[in-house]
This record gives sequence, C-alpha cells and structure tokens, in this order.
Amino acid sequence: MAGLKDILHKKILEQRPRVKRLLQEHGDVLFDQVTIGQVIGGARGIKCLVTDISHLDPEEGVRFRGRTIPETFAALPKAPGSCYPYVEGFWYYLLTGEVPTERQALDVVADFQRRQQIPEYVFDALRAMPRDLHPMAMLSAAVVAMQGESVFARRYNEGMNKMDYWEPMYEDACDLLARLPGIAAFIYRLKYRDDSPISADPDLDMGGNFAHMMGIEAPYDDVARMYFILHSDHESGNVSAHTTRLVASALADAYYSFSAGVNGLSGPLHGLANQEVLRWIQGVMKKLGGKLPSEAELTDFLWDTLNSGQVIPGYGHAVLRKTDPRFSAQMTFCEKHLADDPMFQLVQMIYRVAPKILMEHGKARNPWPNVDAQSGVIQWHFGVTEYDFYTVLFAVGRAIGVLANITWDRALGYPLERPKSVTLDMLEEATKGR
Ligand code: FAM
Repeated sequence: MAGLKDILHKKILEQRPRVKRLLQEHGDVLFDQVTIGQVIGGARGIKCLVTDISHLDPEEGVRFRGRTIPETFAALPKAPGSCYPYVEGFWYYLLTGEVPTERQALDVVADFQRRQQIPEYVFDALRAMPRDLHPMAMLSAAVVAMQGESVFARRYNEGMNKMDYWEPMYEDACDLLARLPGIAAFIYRLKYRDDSPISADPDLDMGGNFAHMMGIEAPYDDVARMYFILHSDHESGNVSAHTTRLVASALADAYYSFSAGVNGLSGPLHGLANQEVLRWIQGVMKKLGGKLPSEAELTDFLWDTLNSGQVIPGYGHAVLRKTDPRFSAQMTFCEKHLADDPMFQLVQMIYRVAPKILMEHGKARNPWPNVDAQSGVIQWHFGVTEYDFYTVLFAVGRAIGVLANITWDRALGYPLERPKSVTLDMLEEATKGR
C-alpha cells in the first residue's frame, strides 16, 4: 500500500496544474478590494493568502480540509480505547485531504516513532538557559537549535530542483513534528518538576507518549490528542501561521520558520491568551476568597476588567463572529470529565455572563468565547497548574497546521511574500475630494 509521502506526491501532481492555470489564464481577475480601514487596521479581512489546509467561516468556525471539528473527529481512526483520533492520522489528513485507514494512520505512528529521537545538544541547550525564562522562549530556541538537522537546508545548498523543494520540507516537517512533544514535555519537567525528564515510550502514539512524558495518567492522552488537533490550524492569516509561512516563503527551512511562528504565538493577543485566561480566572476566585462568585459578583469583576482598559481574555476574535467550535469541542470534553470542577463551573458562568457585557460595552466585534477561554482550565484540572506553559501546548498543536502549510507552499511553488507598503501621505492623497 502506498505510504503518506507517495500519496502526498500524487496529490501535489494533481494540484500543480490548477495553480498554473489560475496564474496563466486568470492572473489578472480582480478578487478583492482594499479600504484604508483595512490598510491601517492590520490587513483585517483582505483576501490575499491561499491555503487548502483549513478554512475559517466567521459564523461556523474552522473546517479542516472541508470538515468541521465534529466531522473531523468522527472520520479519523482512533487510538485503542480513545475517543479522539491519532494525531498522526490527522497529520496524514491535513497533508493529503484524505481520511487515512487505521493501517495508514499506524504507519505514520511508526514513522514518527522512528523520527522522535531528540538530539542531546537540545537538552544541554535548554538546561543552560535561565530556569525562569518563559517556556515559549525555550521552545523557540530549542527548535532553532536543531536547524543544523535540516534536510531542506542541506539539499538547497547542494543545489536542488525547485520542483523537489517539497520533499525535504516534508522530511523536516515530519522530523520536527515527531520531536516537538518530547521537547515540550522536557521543558515542562525541567522547569516545573526539578529537571526530572521522562523518556519517550517507543510503543506509544503521539498523544499517549506526550501524556507519558508529562507524567500524567489517562485521560490526559486524550486531552493531548484533542488539544493538538484543535489548535493545529485556523487558516493562514493568524500571527503564528502567517509568520511561519512568511519566513518559509524566503526558503528558510522548517526549523527557522516554525521557531519564528512560535515567537508570534507568544503574544498575549494570540496564543498567550490561554495563560491570561487562567490568570484572570484565578484573580476572580482570589478576590472572592477562593469560592465561586455569584453572577452579580462576576458581572462586577468583568466590568472592573473592562473599565481598567483591559480585555476579557478568551473572548473576541479577529475573524469569528460566533462561539468558537474549538471552545465547544473542549466544553464537550469538560462536561464528561470536569463537570464537578469549580473552575470549569466558573468558565460556564463566564460564558453565560460575558457575551452580554461585551455587547453592552460595545467595542468587541465578537463577544463570544474563542479557543483559549477554557483550554487552560482543562490543563489545570490534570495538574498542569503552571499556566505559562499552556502556550507551549498550543505551539505543539499549531505545528501540525503550519508544517503542512509550508510543505504545500513549496510543492505548489508559492513565491516569496512581499506586500506593498504605502505612506500616510499616500493614504491622505487617496481621500482628496471625498
Ligand atoms: N475584551 C475587551 N475588549 C475587546 C475584546 C475583549 N475580549 N475583544 C476585542 N475588544 C476590543 C478591542 O480591544 C478593540 O478595542 P479598541 O478599538 O479600543 O482597540 C475593539 O474591541 C475592536 O476589536 P475587534 O475588532 O473586535 O477585535 P480585533 O480583531 O482587533 O482583535 C482579539 C481580536 C482576539 C485580539 C481581541 O478580541 C482580544 O484582544 N481578545 C482577548 C484576547 C484573546 O482572547 N486572544 C486570543 C485570540 C485567540 F483566538 C487566539 O489567537 N489564540
């Protein structure tokens, strides 16, 4: 049976003529228009990126290769005794757009087990860093420290045909993805568990192995599978995805590119929001002597946050205009496993109260929760209470989407990104006579 790489190659050969035709026959078709508001406003909503890995509908949320989150979870093969798919099968799915059979998913599991060995110098480098360094900085440094392993960089230096770029990019992407859970778990146990790393179990899949290396019992393996898949991709315009693709568009390899994406994810308006949610929730609990607030008390706390000029973390989104289905998917997990957890009960209460307040406040275009509004609470429940680590988990998941994207970018020959800048004078000039 053909393996993932062969099927990917077949798909690439099918897709290349589409890009060529669009460019050659329709390259000058007008597809979007740009307002001054968008130029000044962070390029919000300008349709100028292309990806087939995922698509984000403002009302419905993300679709991975055309499937919603529940459809994706239902379609993919599951680990034995697990309610969630193999992450490796999901990687297969994102790369090819085809649902793998169990055998095909298990082949990727075996391939990743062969690739997961982390070079010893990565551990040495991490141990040499200040222990109070943010774990996202550690992760970014660990990733870029492995740049010397890049097959793409080596083959590029040797002189490689453009049509072959995707192949070493795929190799780097698989190597990096297979190692990331081990690096993340190492950082966790180095920083927060007195430098007591747990070696990978060579027989486990990615989710199972991550739980094992963290030292946390089931169902944390399912938390890992769910979490990594949910955080994988959200179109390519968000900061971490776009940064990774932008850097890779200069033909930087996967290590440089993903390390840059990790740095972007570390911003409080993006990936860091999940640690901010926990800090904020703890603040509510602390202020009320450790007990659950009443809805009236929570309302006051929410207004205090807004009136002091801060955002309500975990709420709002640049594209979404409804409750994030990634929030809903985690809610389903929590209802099953965390129903009695007071922090989860508080998350539910915030969900009842915050959207109304944000609407009344009148600024946020989307008053509904995003993925971060409860992901930290799940981690806390399973003993990962060090909330500055949460964005590292986001990053491991995000790698799946962005590495699939940059493999396809090289396969389809997408060029160096270079949008045009203008000056304020030019914008004012355009408004003359209006
Ligand atoms: N609380 C208070 N104010 C908010 C808000 C929130 N949750 N969300 C948006 N606003 C404000 C925003 O600050 C802006 O105010 P100014 O005009 O004074 O600058 C105004 O509403 C309009 O913003 P918007 O157009 O609705 O949102 P943006 O597209 O500019 O920003 C977010 C989107 C996600 C950065 C923003 O909603 C936010 O800061 N949310 C809280 C932080 C958060 O949860 N980030 C995680 C996002 C997540 F999806 C991820 O990437 N991991």
